Amino acid sequence: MLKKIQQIAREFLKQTENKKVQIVSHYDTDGICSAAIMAKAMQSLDKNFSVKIIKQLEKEAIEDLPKNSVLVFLDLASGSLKHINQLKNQVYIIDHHEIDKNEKISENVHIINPYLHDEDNLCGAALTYLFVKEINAENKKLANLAVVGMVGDMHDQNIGKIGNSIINDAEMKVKKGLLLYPATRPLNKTLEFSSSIFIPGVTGSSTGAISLLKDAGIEKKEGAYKSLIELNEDEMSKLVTAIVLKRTKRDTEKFIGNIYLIKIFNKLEDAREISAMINACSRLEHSDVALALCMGSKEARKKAERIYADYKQHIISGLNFVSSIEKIQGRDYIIINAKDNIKDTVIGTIASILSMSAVYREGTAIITMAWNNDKIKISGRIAGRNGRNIREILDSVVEKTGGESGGHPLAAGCLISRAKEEEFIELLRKKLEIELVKI
Ligand SMILES: [Mn+2]
Repeated sequence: MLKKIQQIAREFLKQTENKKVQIVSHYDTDGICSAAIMAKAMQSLDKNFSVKIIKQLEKEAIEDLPKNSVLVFLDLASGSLKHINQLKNQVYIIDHHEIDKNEKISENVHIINPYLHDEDNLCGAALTYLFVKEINAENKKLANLAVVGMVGDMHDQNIGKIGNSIINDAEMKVKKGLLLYPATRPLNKTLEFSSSIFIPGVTGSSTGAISLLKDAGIEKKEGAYKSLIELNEDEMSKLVTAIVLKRTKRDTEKFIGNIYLIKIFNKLEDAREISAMINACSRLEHSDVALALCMGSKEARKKAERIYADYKQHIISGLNFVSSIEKIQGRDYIIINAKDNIKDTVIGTIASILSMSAVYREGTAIITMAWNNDKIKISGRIAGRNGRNIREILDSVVEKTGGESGGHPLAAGCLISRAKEEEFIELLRKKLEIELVKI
């Protein structure tokens, strides 16, 4: 694959000599980091370029792209070859999503995708980084952004050879420990505000956080608690024990791993925190701020921090709302219809938090719904790590109601028309009940 990247990078340089470059990328952390890496590389080449960040690549969006530019799709487009093949532009796709197997690849379309090479699944930002490093070895300084992308796409716990070489390129420190973030702030605050690990009685509670630290035998030093990365091994293991005791025991291994501290704005920062900040900006419709943050704007950094605080507030009020409303509940499932009370871009995160929260029994199917204009965004999760295939369940319902669906066995989603709301719930209930009988 590295050979192929080298070859495509050379081709790209030739074709963009006198042409404008249009970058199109996905709005999640990986996509934003990919776009920032590419934009930085284009800046250093003095190229004329522009960036478009999108939530989904739709047919209309593809048709609207400028006809005279060289198009670069990052972290998306592998599933849209049908439409992309219609384009006359020179097209570059750097992506890690599954490729349409039924589609041929047109001559003007150049693809870098691990699927074509039986390669480890590297995220979009990692692939984009490898690409720009071929363009100019000086782009090595962009490795930090590739690491943020890896963390954002959760490719950071099972890293292959190429992934490790990128980590070696980055200015960073790696430490094993609890995947609570930010790992760089006082622990009582990290525990209180963490949404990555839900700890009953501690998450969202300042007194709960302090009492947990007391249980763990971690004392204040000079009036403040240490941060996670300042803990020694003994303190770290005491803290893990205290948290495990507060939770059901099922997933200890899931929240211990590598903490990545990357150098950004001349300071070591927790890559998970930066990733969460980027994600928050995008989900609250400020992907421009997220991109500027990744490109190094101090002003964007300040704005992003405010948006991130606002986002956490959205999540907390969303969780409160969910706990206050009536839900459709069966033995092994729960359907939560938030209607227009929770943003469609936040509802998936809420479903994820509920699935990790130990509120519901392992294997429970959690389905959340939120309106998005005339559509409904549905997110399905399975509590814990084992259970039914939620992707198949949603797919089979959407087959009847119409709409789009996608995802994985433990986390999937779909988008349906609002006119189908009642029908969807009815069909879904039936499906969940029948599935239960089969088991
Ligand atoms: Mn990605």
